[in-house]
Amino acid sequence: MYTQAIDLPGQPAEPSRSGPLGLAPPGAQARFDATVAAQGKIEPQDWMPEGYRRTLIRQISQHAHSEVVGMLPEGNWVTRAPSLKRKAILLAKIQDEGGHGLYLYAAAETLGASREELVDALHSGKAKYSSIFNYPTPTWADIGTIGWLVDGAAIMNQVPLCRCSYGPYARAMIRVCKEESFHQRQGFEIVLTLCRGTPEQKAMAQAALNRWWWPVLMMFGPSDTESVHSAQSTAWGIKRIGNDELRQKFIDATVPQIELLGLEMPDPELHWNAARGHYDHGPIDWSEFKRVLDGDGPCNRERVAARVAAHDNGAWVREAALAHAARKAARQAEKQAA
Ligand code: FAQ
Repeated sequence: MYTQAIDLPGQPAEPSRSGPLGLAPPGAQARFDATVAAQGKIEPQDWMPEGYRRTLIRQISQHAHSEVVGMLPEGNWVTRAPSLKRKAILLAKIQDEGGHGLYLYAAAETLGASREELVDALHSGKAKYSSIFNYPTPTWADIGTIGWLVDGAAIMNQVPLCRCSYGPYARAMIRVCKEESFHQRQGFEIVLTLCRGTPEQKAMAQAALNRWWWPVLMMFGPSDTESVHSAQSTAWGIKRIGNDELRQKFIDATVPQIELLGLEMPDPELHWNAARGHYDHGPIDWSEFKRVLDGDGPCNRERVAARVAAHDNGAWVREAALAHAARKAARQAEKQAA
């Protein structure tokens, strides 16, 4: 998908970054601005401001890390899913998340970042990943709730990214959103089954909703007034809708689902405000968000340690793939020389 973007006819093969002394080549900034203003796509070979490139690498790589770390809380339940069918569905979902991570790392690589540096930044704790994946999954209801609410929030945030100004990111998001939509439905169906089950199962669903609600609202990022990057990212066409508006859209869409499930509201202040045409909600505890971002959430250390161990244990696979590629290239060269 990404190499196609690089091979567009009439375009230089190599990304045209900056001119001498890091200055934009003549007309490049104006072309970039016009493309963004016309809601067109910036492609990897196009000139782009250095800040735009760095912002995309930051956001896309954080997003990729989130998908990959996001496999861990659900992976915790693969061996304990309550039936063979549930296990097969969960495995497929987790594999989808791994695939999303791969598209996203590939999209970040089109901007000149190397996979190694991105992965190193995650392992050293330098790079962020979504706060939500630092929470534990003690019951099966957590798996339903992750699909229902976490994937639901992810879709709300990612559908506007399908219109992001950077072509490879926007195109990756189209497929990711289709898959997340299946994930959301499978999660909701798990929770619905629990809510229609025994009182103990319904109580388990309620407890999971109560635990995940506030962390899910934090997934959308700080309030617009505190958001460091929103203004510039919006001007560049990376962000199309602000953090607060997306959070509100998610709340408005989810409250009727909570009612349909017959669960109690996780926030006593959730009330329909007819004047605003939205649900009002209670205050979000941003000190908890900050703690999680600072590495002090319930599972931060465990998550990073699991990723580092997976990377170390997979070293032989990377070595074997490189050895195979080198042998193939040597054979190809021999054939061409003959
Ligand atoms: N967690 O100025 P803003 C998924 C950071 S995928 C951690 O508003 P921005 C699939 C932010 O990076 C979920 N950090 O930043 C799945 C910045 O720090 P920095 C991931 C957060 O970028 C489901 C600082 O706070 N989705 O769930 C968070 O304009 C189930 C200031 O914030 C994406 O990554 C947070 N929640 O807006 C997988 C979507 N929020 O970098 C498995 C793409 C903010 O300066 C199972 N990303 N921060 O050090 C975005 O849309 C944006 O990056 C936002 C943040 C909206 C997340």
